[in-house]
Amino acid sequence: MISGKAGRGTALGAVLLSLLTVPVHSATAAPASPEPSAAGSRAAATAAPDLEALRTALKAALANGAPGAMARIDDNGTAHKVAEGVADRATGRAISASDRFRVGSVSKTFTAVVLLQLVDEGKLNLDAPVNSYLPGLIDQRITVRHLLSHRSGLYDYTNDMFARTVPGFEAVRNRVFSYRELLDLSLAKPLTVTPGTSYAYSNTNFVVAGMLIEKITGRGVATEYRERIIDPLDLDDTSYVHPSTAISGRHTKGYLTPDEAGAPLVDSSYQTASWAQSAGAVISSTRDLNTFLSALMGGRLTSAAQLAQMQQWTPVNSTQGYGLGLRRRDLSCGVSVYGHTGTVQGYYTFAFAAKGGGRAVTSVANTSNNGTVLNVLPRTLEATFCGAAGSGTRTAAPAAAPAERFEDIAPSIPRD
Ligand code: REX
Repeated sequence: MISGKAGRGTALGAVLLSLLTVPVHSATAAPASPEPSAAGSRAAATAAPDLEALRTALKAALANGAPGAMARIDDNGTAHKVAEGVADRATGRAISASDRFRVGSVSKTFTAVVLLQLVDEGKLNLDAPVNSYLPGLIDQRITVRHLLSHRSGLYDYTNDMFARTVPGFEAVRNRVFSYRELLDLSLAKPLTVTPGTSYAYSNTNFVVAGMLIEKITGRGVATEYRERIIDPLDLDDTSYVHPSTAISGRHTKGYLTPDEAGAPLVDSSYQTASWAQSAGAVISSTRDLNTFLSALMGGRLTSAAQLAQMQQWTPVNSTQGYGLGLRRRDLSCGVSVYGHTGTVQGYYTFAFAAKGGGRAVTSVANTSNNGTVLNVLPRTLEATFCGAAGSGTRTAAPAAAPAERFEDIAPSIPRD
């Protein structure tokens, strides 16, 4: 369980509360597209992790342009660390699986956990219109649940911001945005889907989620992440330092791949990440993300009722679903895993845990805007959770990766 440090009892209290109370939101509040029935009977991860296949996958990331790649598996108390290549091209320092990095959208899971704890505390209703907390902010049909499941239809302002990769990045690298400014970029465009109808990935949803956290708690997301997640779980490598551009402690640098073939990588390590904030500005390590996801899937961060809400799946494609700030991926061996992916300039992250949280993996490549590297990283999940039975984990050929190029990073924009 979470260590009961003074003043940090909120999450623990939520869990205890859940043992005493019935769920606040019944199954009738589920979205139109619940989890496919087959998902309930999928196998648990029992095969031992295939560390050789894990290393092969990281080497494939290097072969396709990443300066470095690393992964850490935490398997019921045993840690396995694998790293290939360099953290810093200037000094040649080897990358280590203990290096910190920018986690991108894995931050969305942090944001969702804060909001689900607020539901547990009776301060937030998932099915209430966002406007009932922030009057007049957005289309009145959009609920909190729509935001957290990417079904609001709010346009993703990063589509335009990063249409040209390096110029887009340099234009915002040192900028400090308010949430309101980011939201206004989105509101200049019409909704992309009718609220509630279907999955339409948008960073804007988690900007509004950050606004909700501020409004309901009266404090910034940095404080809420720290008091509800970082301190209780002793995530010593994890921070939210917006708008500082720094990454404290030993960290891997991040290298952004330009759109122009053959152009040199751009060191994109230091930026405000203000364009992302509560949608993507957390800094962490492989160990801490594994601890976080294990705690989440082990039921130690929210009540059982809210963890179940996080796992009401909206279909993404035939092998993926999106819950509330949580992704589900169905692997080739019949195991489903839960976590998030992240893309922030110079860093690709995959962080997933099995049901119950006993086994988790975080894999990172220190480049981005490289679809081949992105498509290699799912093999680290196969290696971790399917073991030697995993498909596509033993060859270095990126063509073996599933046909899911770029997943849903601003899908309307060509990304290489
Ligand atoms: C912005 C573009 C990517 C990055 C983005 N990142 O929306 C969020 C995130 C925070 O992590 N999303 C992932 C840039 C997909 C998730 O939710 O799983 N690309 C890059 C471009 C393309 O600039 N022109 O690749 O670094």
